[in-house]
Amino acid sequence: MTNKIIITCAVTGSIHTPTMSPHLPVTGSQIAEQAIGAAEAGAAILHLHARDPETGKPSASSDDFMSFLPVIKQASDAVLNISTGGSAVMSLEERLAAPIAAEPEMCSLNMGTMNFALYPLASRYQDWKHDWEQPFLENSDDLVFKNTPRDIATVLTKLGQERGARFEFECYDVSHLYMLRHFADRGLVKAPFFIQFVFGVLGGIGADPENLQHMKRIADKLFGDEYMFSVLAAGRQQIPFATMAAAMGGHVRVGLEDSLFIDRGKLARSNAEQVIKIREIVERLGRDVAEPVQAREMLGLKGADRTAF
Ligand code: KMH
Ligand code: ZN
Repeated sequence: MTNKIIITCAVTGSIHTPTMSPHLPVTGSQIAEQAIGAAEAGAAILHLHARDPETGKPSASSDDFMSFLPVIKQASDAVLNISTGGSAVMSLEERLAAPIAAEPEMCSLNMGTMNFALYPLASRYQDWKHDWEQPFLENSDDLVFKNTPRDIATVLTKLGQERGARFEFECYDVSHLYMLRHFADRGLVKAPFFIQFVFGVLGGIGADPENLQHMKRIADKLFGDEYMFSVLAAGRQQIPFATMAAAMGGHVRVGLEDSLFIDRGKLARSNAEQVIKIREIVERLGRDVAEPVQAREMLGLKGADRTAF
């Protein structure tokens, strides 16, 4: 068990919509400002999605990504991790356009096809800021988040083998761990593996502590000492699950992508606020927060000077 703990901050994502919080960053400058603030607060990795600056809708446009990537890089040495999940409503080609253009050090990689049901969120709001939000959420009752073995192989080849990216393997269920093992056995990806256990997405494994124990037990069996785990839980289990992960020797992910709140019923005013909260908890548990240089070493990253932005 390493004492260094990597804090990832997922800054905006594609789950929440502008109506839900005035603090959700949507423009390039808002995303950059909040990402830089999160890094200053202690996040070694920034997990990044883009949004349309006018409407806040999840965007796959390379221009929208390029409106913040160089700005963050100038101001911070945090690892910039670009999502290849994008939004579940996008095709794989759309999802890969920006990461292929940007050649980041790190990308997310979703390890299985699944339901990604956001529609329960829709009933909590009435006055929508933008026309796209309500149908986007409600239509997720018939949405398939497609990540077939062919899709996974494409991401591993185009981003990993051809462009030198390493991965945040997003595992929403125990089955996804076996899929990762399969690709390791095929030789498409090499250790050390940075596995993000994802809890609380409707369609994936639920946020029950027994499930965290079980994910870890199976990952230990499949990957031995060749992996590190990090934990994210969507919604109000975000900080409790990150705390459990820190106590179990894992790493943590926070950010407005996964939860808009800082306390029960209280919106977080920024991503940095969540980073500060989990930082204090993990330090009180006796863990040291990893600097970006240490995270790069732990994850075997190619270096910020070898990206295309
Ligand atoms: N929002 C998380 C539950 C991705 O970007 O590749 C999943 C996620 C997926 O971060
Ligand atoms: Zn994401």
